Amino acid sequence: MNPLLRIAIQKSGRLQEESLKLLKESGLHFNNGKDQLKTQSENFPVEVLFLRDDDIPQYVEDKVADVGIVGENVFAEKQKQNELIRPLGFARCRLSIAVPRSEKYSGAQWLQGKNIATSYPNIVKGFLIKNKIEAGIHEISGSVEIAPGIGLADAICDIVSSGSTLQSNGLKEAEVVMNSEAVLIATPKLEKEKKEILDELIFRIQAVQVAKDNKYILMNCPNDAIERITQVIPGMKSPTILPLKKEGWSSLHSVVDENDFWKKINQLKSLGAEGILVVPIEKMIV
Ligand code: PRT
Ligand code: ZN
Repeated sequence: MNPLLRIAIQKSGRLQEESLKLLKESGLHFNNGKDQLKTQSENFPVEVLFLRDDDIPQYVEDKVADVGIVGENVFAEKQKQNELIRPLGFARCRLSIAVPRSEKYSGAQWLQGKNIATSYPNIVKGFLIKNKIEAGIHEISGSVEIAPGIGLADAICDIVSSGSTLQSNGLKEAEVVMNSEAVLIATPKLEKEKKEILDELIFRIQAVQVAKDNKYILMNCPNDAIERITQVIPGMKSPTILPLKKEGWSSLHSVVDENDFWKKINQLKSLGAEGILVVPIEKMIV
C-alpha cells in the first residue's frame, strides 16, 4: 500500500471549515463528511483525522498524525516537538492581555504583583519573563473573560478578534502578546515518502494562497494611455496588449495584487481605462 500522509484538523470549531476548504481547494477530494473520526482522500495519498485542536500538537509529536492545522496560539502554548511549516492565512486573531475598563493601564508594569487568568499559561509566562514582571497566573480552560468580574483575577490573557467579548465584559485590550493565524505544523524528520507527499501538498497550498491575493484584470484603454496605466499598478509591468477593432484602442490584461488594484482604480479611470473586468484566479504557480 502507498504511504498515506496523516493530517490532523479540528473536529469542530473555528478552524474546521477553512482547514477542509483549503485541502479541497488544493485539489483533494473526499467523499465522506466531517462527522467521522477520519476520512481518506480519493485522489491524493492523504488521510484526515478530526481531533480537538488542543490535542493536535501532541498527536503530531507522537507521530500519530504527520501534520496538523492549528492556531499559532495553540502551537506556541503547547511547546511540543512540532515544526512550523507555514502560515495559512485564516483564523486571524491576537492573544492579548485585557484589564477592567476602569483601570488606568500604563504599560506592562501595571501587571506587577497582579493575578492573570488565562488558558495560555506558557505564553503568559514567557511574556512576563520578557517584561521582567512577577505576576500570578491562574489557569482556567474557558470563559476566561468573566474572571475579573467575579474577583478571580485582576486581568486576563485571551484570544481577541473583534473585541466585542471584551467590551461586553467590561474589559479593555491592554497588550497584544502575539498575533495568530492558522498554521501548518509537522512532525520533525518525516520519512522520505511522506515528506514528498507533504512537499506536493505545500506546493498546492501555495498556489491557492497566491491565487487568493491576485486577480486577473482586463480593461480597454486608449493606446496613448498604455504606458501610464502600466506605471500606475506596480504588478502590471508587462501586461498582454491586444488590439481592439476600435481604432487607437487596446485591451490590456494582467495579473495584479487586488489591494493595489482597488487603491488605483480612480487613477485608471481618469487615464481613460474602460470596461474593467476583475476575475478571480483559482490557482497560480509562480
Ligand atoms: O473544541 P476545540 O478545543 O477543538 O476548539 P476550541 O473551542 O478550543 O477552539 P475554537 O474553535 O474556539 O478556536 C480555534 C482557534 O481559532 C483558536 O485557537 C484561534 O487560533 C482561532 N480563533 C480566531 C479564535 C478566534 N478567532 C476567537 N475569536 N479562537 C477563539 N475566539 C474566541 C475567544 O476565545 C473569545 O471568547 O472568541 C472570543 C473573542 O472574539 P471577539 O470577536 O469577541 O473578540
Ligand atoms: Zn481547543
